[in-house]
Order: sequence, then structure tokens, then C-alpha cells
Amino acid sequence: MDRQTLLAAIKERMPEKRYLHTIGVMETAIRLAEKYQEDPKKAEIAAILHDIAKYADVEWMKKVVIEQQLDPRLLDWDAEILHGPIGAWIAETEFHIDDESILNAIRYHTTGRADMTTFEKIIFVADMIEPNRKFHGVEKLRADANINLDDAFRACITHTLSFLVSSQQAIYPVSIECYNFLMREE
Ligand code: DGI
Ligand code: FE
Ligand code: FE
Ligand code: FE
Repeated sequence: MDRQTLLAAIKERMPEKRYLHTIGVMETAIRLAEKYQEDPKKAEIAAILHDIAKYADVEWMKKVVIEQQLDPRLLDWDAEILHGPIGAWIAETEFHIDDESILNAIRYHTTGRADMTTFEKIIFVADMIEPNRKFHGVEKLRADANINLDDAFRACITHTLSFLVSSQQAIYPVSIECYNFLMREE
């Protein structure tokens, strides 16, 4: 599916602000894919579809979790955690994406997971540093991403988990697995 078709399909499912975020992720992901020798066309598709489920109905998403036998732990969480795995399912069933690397990049774009691939890290980091993101520390993450993807990814995960702890939010177990994996790497 080409860029314009995919963009038209997602545009009607999200507010303008989220659409502009998606364009930013797309441009950033393509640039990082070129820099770190991954397929920019695949990065484009994963980026365009990554937040497709962000505004989907939570009860509907939980129904999909049950019917598709996704991780049952998802049932205890809201759209912020559900939209990754459900986004991957929509990409597969509705957009006929069969490339597992694209589906996994969408699936784990919010939480990360243990032993992320380079391609998954690109989508994760692009989501966090795209030009419309404005949070304290984002410039440093952007600079890191231009130097070393692994270091940038580690800094992104640390930033997200620190934020969740400091605002006393629950942490999804897969996010913890991602963090622990990084801390145990040499
Ligand atoms: O969908 P986006 O806003 O572009 O970004 P995202 O999918 O990376 O993150 C969505 C939200 O989920 C963001 O506010 C951070 C939050 N989040 C990430 N990991 C966890 C989490 N929230 C909880 N409660 N637990 C997590 O482990
Ligand atoms: Fe997201
Ligand atoms: Fe993210
Ligand atoms: Fe996003």
C-alpha cells in the first residue's frame, strides 16, 4: 500500500494533532532507517500505522484481546497500553500487513520489550523524538539518536519509566522486561 492511501486511511481515525504526530514519526523513522541500514519503506508503513488504534473503543479492544487470545494481562490496562497490540492486529487484518517486523514494531512501540530489534528501536525512538514532541529532555534524545541508536533507545526507555514512576503510574510488565533486559546487557 502506498503512502497516500495509508495516510488517508489513518487521517479519519484520529484528531489533527495525532495525524501531525504520525507524519513526524514517519519522517523521523525513514531518516533513522536510512541512517541505521533498515528498510525505509517498511519504516514508513510501521510509522504511519503505529497509532492507528489510539482512539479505538477500549471495550472493543478488550474483546479483540479475548477473541484473538492476545496476552490476557492486557485486559487490566487502558488504551495507552492496548493501542500497540491492537494496532498491530488492525494492521494485519485490515491493511493486510504480513511482515512480522512491521507488526512487532507497532505492537511494542509503547512498552518496548526484551531484546528489541534495530527496526523496533527505530519506530520506538522516532515516536518519542519526532519534531512535534515537546518535553523536557527531548533535544538530548534527538541528539543521541543521531549518534547511536542503542544509546538513544536506552535513554528513551529510562525517560519513560522515570516519568511513570515520578507521576506514580503503574508500569506494564513488558515495559519492566524491556528495562531489565537493557540493564543486564553488557
Ligand atoms: O501513542 P503515543 O502518545 O504517541 O506514545 P506511546 O504509545 O509511546 O505512549 C502512550 C502513553 O503510554 C504515554 O503517555 C506513555 C505511556 N506508557 C508507556 N509505557 C507505559 C505507559 N503507561 C503505563 N501506565 N505503563 C507503561 O508501562
Ligand atoms: Fe502510541
Ligand atoms: Fe513511544
Ligand atoms: Fe505515537
